[in-house]
Parts: sequence; structure tokens; C-alpha cells
Amino acid sequence: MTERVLLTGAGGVVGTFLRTRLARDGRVLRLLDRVTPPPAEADERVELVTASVTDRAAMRAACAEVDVVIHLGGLSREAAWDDILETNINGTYCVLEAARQAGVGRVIFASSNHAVGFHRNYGGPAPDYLFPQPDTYYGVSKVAGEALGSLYHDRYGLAVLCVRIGTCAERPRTERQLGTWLSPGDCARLMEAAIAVPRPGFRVVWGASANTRGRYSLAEARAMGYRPQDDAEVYAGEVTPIDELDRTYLGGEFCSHDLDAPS
Ligand code: 15L
Repeated sequence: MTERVLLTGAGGVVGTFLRTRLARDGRVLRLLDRVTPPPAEADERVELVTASVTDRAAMRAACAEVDVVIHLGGLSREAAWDDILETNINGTYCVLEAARQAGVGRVIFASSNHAVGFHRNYGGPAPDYLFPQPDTYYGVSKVAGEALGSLYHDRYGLAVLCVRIGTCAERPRTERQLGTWLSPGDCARLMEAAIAVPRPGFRVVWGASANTRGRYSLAEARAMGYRPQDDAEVYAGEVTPIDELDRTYLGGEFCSHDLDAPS
């Protein structure tokens, strides 16, 4: 039977990494973005949808016959409160509500380390299920998304897996990222584990590679079946040195007053 996976924010950084890596026979990827993401090549396993995650009717239609939603769409760093509220918080509500109405079984929510960014650096892996301590309005939106996911799980039985992503990039650029890096390949492996895990329930896992200087526990992600293969340490000689904020807080530069959002 064909499995259909809807990716919101498919044209973004993480979406672009995933769209080729999650493609496989027996699976249709429905790629949704506000701007139509160009297909890598004509592929009958790909469907393109141009819509905003805040468009309720469009999201209901986009969720039809979908088995799994991977919700990546939204602002990916700090912004004015009204924009965060509409795009990230209301957007995640619209996605979950559309998924529920369409009978989607599972939603994977791209949360972020910035949901807990004002936690002091643990000097070792930060525990799973760390209590929220957001470093920005952006971080607040990730806490809200996790809370909405919890609500939709308990109230309606929707399976929701929240991934607190570290730094998903081709390669780490800073010393902090030696601890936070999630390689594109490991990102896909993590999503595959989240798609496949039996009895998913509601979970919050960290999203990082098997970094020697790992800042996050991978216990819950491994319990879900994730087997990371990459380690940022191979880039250790090429990164910029750590600064005080990166040393002090999990969220690093997001904790700076330089990021105070316009009101
Ligand atoms: C995030 O959540 C951002 O979307 C990304 O741009 C990076 O800043 C990342 O966190 C990080 O903490 O490195």
C-alpha cells in the first residue's frame, strides 16, 4: 500500500534536505510550501501544493489521504510577536486541526532547541523532556507547538512526535555546532524512525547527530529507533571558536539582547 507523507515548509532548509532523502518506492511525498518548491525531477512519487500553513481550508485539503505529516513550516528564527503568533503558533494549530479532521495518524513536529534555550549549558548532554525555558518568541512558538501536540494527542488520540532540532545544516560552522549539529542524513534517519515507530504516542526527542561533544541526550530518540551515523567532530579543525553565550546557554546567540524582537 502506498504511504503518503505531507511535508510542510518543504522549500526550507530542512525540507530541502528531506525531500530527496525521504523519497522511496511505496511512498508519495506531498510537498507543501507558500512558494511552490520546484521538483528535483519529474517524479510520480511527488505531489506539490502551494499554500500557507495558516490557510485552514487549504490545510484540510492538503491532509486528505495523508498518513504522516512532517510539520516544518514557519519562521525559523526570531521575528516580531505578531508574525510568530500567526505563522508559527496559529500555523501549527491549523496543521494539527487539519490533520485531526482528515484522520491523519501521526504528526511529526519540528520543534527546536530554542524551546529550552535559556537552560544553562549542562556541560554534557541535556536530558530528554527538559522543561520549557524558551530564549525567544520563536522558542515560545516551539513550546506552544509541543503543548498543542500534547493536547491533540490526549484529547483526540493523534500521535505526535516533537523533535527538538539542534542545528540542521550541511556541516557545523561554529564550536557550539560541534555539539548541536544534525546532519542531513541523520535528520532523514530520525524522521524515518519517527514515521516507523510502533505505538508512537506523544514524545519529545532531541534532534542531533552522534556528536562527540553532544549537547543533548539521544536516549529517547534511540528508543524510537534512531541510529545516527554522523559526528560533527570530523569538522573540529574548521569551526569558529565558542563565545560566552554559546558556552553559557543551550540556545547560544538566541539568548542575546541583539535578538530582542521589535514590538
Ligand atoms: C533553530 O531553531 C533555527 O531554526 C536554526 O536557524 C538554527 O539557529 C538552530 O536553531 C540552532 O540553534 O543552531
